Amino acid sequence: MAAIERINARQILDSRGNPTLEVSLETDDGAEGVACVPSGASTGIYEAVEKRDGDSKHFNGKGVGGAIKAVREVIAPALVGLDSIDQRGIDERMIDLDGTKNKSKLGANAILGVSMANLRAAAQSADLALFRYLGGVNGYILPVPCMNILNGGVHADNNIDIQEFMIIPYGFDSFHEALEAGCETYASLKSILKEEGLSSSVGDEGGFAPDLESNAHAIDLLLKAVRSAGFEPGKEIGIGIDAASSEFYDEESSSYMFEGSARSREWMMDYWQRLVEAYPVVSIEDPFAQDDWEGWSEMEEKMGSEIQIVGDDLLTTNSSRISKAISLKACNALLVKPNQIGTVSETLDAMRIAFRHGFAAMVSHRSGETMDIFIADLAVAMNACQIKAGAPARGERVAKYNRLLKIEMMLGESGKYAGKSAFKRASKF
Ligand code: 2PG
Ligand code: MG
Repeated sequence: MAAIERINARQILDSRGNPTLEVSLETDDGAEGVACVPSGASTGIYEAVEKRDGDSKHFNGKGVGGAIKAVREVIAPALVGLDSIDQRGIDERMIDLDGTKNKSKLGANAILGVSMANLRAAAQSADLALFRYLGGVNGYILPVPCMNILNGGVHADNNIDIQEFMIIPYGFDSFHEALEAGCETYASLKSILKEEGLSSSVGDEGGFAPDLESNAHAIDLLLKAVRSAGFEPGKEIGIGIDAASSEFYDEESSSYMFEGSARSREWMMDYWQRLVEAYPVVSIEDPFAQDDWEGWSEMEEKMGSEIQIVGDDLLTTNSSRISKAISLKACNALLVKPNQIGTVSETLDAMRIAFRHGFAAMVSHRSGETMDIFIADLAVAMNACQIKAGAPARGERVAKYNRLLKIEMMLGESGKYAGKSAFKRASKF
């Protein structure tokens, strides 16, 4: 038993200079867990609610004073005295205290901060690294790092509609070799952009954000970078996309505003098919908008046996939306973002349901990040096999990859790199 003694929260900044929470939770055996909460830009409408003050005098209304107050005045008094090892009981207590379906009363940011801090404190009481505490003896697979090295959409100020172009170095024997290949490809992309007179300034996730003649041109550049770094596209490094298409979907005309024109669902479907035929694309996230279930189901039927189709805004790490996607056969992989649902327990529930139905899982950062490395431990503990944490640049992105390097070292010979087995199309190259 390690009883919760004290919980506190304070306002810190995320990687975009917006306020977020840092929560600390102390137990009576001297353990202390500290956690920081990330924040998205392309947020799905079904995500749990991030509580912001809305008072325009401070941080354009983005302050988190209300969420901090919720931690100090509502959550802390209710949790003090509880045993921190009972993660689920603690999470359920917070869900009850909030009482809403989307955590809009106390704020998912307040609740998640406490939930993560509690897990950390409990791991410390047990004198175990977080991934070992959470995964036990079965958390041993190092995930493939899906590195977003070219940014578009709402994460950048360029003319590219697709939000993320990722390199996926699965064809290596270890996590550190894969990461190295990713870094070398990132560096060669920078040189290529310079040679071609394109901008090498970066977007929110550390990827380059040049203006380009088309979305497909971004993939051409990535492949050129892979080759010039000495790697084989498809065989060693695949391509992943996050279209984040809810951001360019126009409700009124029911069309996708893509490359300057209004496109129908059929047009977009055809576009994705052509892209997969032309390039070693192994994973596409959010190819259709968060309520375009028909588009998703059609895509899964046509392309699901060949590539990974990942639900982010569609699923929002929410068990009931995942169940709906399973019954409608709408996709085949879950993007895992703890702050979309708001507690550690519900994040684990989402992963369990997904795995039980043969889904793959990619654990994900948010575009607004902190130095918190929680998702790295989560990915290994749950054998997710995939993680996306942005480009191998910018401290808040690299922190996650660095944590995985450390976990790889801690696991030693027992650790296994997920590699090609993580992506169904990878073995075809
Ligand atoms: C996404 C994420 C992370 P955001 O769409 O997958 O890359 O972006 O945090 O802005 O929702
Ligand atoms: Mg996404």
